[in-house]
Amino acid sequence: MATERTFSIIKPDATARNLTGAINAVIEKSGLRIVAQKRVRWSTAQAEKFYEVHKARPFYGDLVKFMTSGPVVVQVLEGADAVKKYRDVMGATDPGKAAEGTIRKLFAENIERNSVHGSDSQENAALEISLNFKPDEIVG
Ligand code: FUP
Repeated sequence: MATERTFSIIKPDATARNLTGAINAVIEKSGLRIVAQKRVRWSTAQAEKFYEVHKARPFYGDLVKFMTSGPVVVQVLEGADAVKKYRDVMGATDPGKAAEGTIRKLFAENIERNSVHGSDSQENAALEISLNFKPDEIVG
């Protein structure tokens, strides 16, 4: 399996509850390496752009409000098959459907306040990383 990078966000529900370290512990225990990380506050324009693919969905406005309601921790994760691996570590979008031991099962509050984001393809990972990090901020 090829070494890949994926993009992760620790969302405002998790930063508000001081869960950054607990989530990072699950990530690192899985074997993924955190090769870039910063805590930032997204503007409405940034959140709208990031979630543009969901623009027509009924939850879009609330999602943008939520993602700008507090700090997020944006990350680049590296490892074998990182995109799929992190999707498995995160668990299902709806924490009620997430498997035991996954980040969303452990920490998410509901389908919107679901603690983490992870890219869903290598193509999106590259795009999301480039929107949030300069190349020299990533140290593998
Ligand atoms: P995921 O890839 O698991 O993050 O899920 P999606 O791309 O389907 O959804 C992206 C984000 O939209 C979710 F993390 C939370 C939000 N969302 C809702 O708020 N309500 C929904 O019914 C579905 C998604």
